[in-house]
Amino acid sequence: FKTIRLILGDQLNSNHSWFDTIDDSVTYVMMEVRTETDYATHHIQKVVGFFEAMQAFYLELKSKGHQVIYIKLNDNDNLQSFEKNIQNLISKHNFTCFEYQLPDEYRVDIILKNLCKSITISNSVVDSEHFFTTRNELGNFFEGKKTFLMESFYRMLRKKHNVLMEGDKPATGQWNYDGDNRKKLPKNHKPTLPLVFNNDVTEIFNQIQKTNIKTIGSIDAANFVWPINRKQSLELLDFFLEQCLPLFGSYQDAMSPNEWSLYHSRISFSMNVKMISPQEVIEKAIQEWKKRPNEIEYNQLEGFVRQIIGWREYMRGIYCLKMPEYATMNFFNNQEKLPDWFWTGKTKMNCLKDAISQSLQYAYAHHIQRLMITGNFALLAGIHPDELDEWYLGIYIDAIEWVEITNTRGMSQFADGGIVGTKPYVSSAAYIDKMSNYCGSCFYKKDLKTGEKACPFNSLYWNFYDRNEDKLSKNPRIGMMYNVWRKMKPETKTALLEQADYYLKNINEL
Ligand code: FAD
Ligand code: DLZ
Ligand code: SF4
Repeated sequence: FKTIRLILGDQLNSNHSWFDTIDDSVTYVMMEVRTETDYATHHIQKVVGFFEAMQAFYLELKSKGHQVIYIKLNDNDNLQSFEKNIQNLISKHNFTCFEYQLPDEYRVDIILKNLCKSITISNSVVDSEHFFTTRNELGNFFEGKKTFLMESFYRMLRKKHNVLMEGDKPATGQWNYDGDNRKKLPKNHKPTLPLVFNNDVTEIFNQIQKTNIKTIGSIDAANFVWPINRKQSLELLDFFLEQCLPLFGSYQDAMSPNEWSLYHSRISFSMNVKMISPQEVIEKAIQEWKKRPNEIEYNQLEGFVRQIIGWREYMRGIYCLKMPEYATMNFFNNQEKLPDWFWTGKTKMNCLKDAISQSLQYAYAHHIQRLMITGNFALLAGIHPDELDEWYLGIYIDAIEWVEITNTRGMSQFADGGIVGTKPYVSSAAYIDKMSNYCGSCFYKKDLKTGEKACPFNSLYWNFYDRNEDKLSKNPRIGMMYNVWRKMKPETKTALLEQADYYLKNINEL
């Protein structure tokens, strides 16, 4: 009896029950393969981050006494896909059983199911032991319902896992403190400097450079900022709990030029590759709040817990329920191409320049930059959701399809017609100015709607509502916008639409 067990690049969970015992009849295999480096144009830091974390995990397993095969990208016998390498290993080493953990990504799920059909040895699949919920839990919870409200799923999970509960009531009596969590950074407020690591990743970087893998973004390979093992992931989490949690909720939606991290945790990469688990993150956050009740207000804690046991589990559940149809949804029938400057950051629009440049520099932007700057602009400009998925799936170090596509196509682009969100997240310059310090130093003027210096968000906003009236005017959360639009003077409306038209035709020049 000889078993081969596959560990994917986002299954670096050292607490998985697979590793409870050392078993000489079991060989683990991990592999760097071109199918994975090439299904999107990834940020260089993302490819490096995955390979570094995979190699660290490999060494950890080896040092504990497990048998592990690690196939490097440029190894001669690397056949460059999961299925080909597995088939090759099975015949080479006479394995009699193939086992794997449930993959998070639909594409990989299909590949591995097909692999199981094509091999003659026995096979089985186990849970990845990471999420609070099973694949079908959301589908079962909302069965027969027309809408999928995150808040009700979140409350159910709080109760089920006894998180911030007093009996069957929410601690403090209130479920959700979102209303307290929307502040701009005060003038002269200097946010805590982010903890960055100085990992030397030159060896892996050089290996990647030797190939023709296409990547985007930049990297300082002698000082790689992201955590690449469980120890560093826990350090980053501790830093967040100590320094950032007290202000997390308050400034969760704030944006400021050259402040790339603010009070965000930046643990999404560590969690998505499973170096740390959502359970331990939440438990540690609650412990910290209990330790420092005078410094950490409850609303900050609840805001953080909701992102993880709420949004993160919810998005995964939606993905499991709605794929593969989800990947083709395009409610507004948007068809435009992404402007060239999404790949360079070279635009006069200050907010977009900052969000895109920092994404290219760090492979990271925080939620409200993704949603209300890049996502907002793309939706107003009618960009095809496929173009956006390609961009978001490549550029962020935490981008794995289950959480990328549900956020992009769903929350940000409303391409699912309202499964994830109840209305599209769009805004004019007023909202961006309210939440950021971008507008003051921008080439465009936030208060102008027409003319050479008019902020593009202003006319594109009305153009968006105008061109999608048939799809949106009956939405009770939006109807009021149409009343405003209808009451505008005809010449004002024409001027706004002409301005938007001009910007859309010259989108690469913005
Ligand atoms: P924090 O702000 O510190 O939040 C803590 C944790 O909560 C995050 O690490 C994350 O695990 C979870 N979380 C917060 N918001 C969400 C959300 N909307 N959905 C799921 N989990 C959430 N997140 C990814 O992990 N991968 C992606 O590819 C991704 N793509 C996105 C694309 C778009 C267009 C948008 C609008 C959001 C996307 N998000 C994605 C969600 C969110 O922006 C990131 O999880 C967050 O910015 C990661 O940074 P952080 O760890 O500092 O988060
Ligand atoms: C993102 C990524 C990259 C860039 N490279 C690899 C790889 O070489 N080997 C691997 O096992 N996984 C990699 N990953 C993650 C996978 O593409 C994929 O997203 C997840 O395993 C599916 O859940
Ligand atoms: Fe962005 Fe418009 Fe403000 Fe410039 S004026 S920063 S483009 S919202």
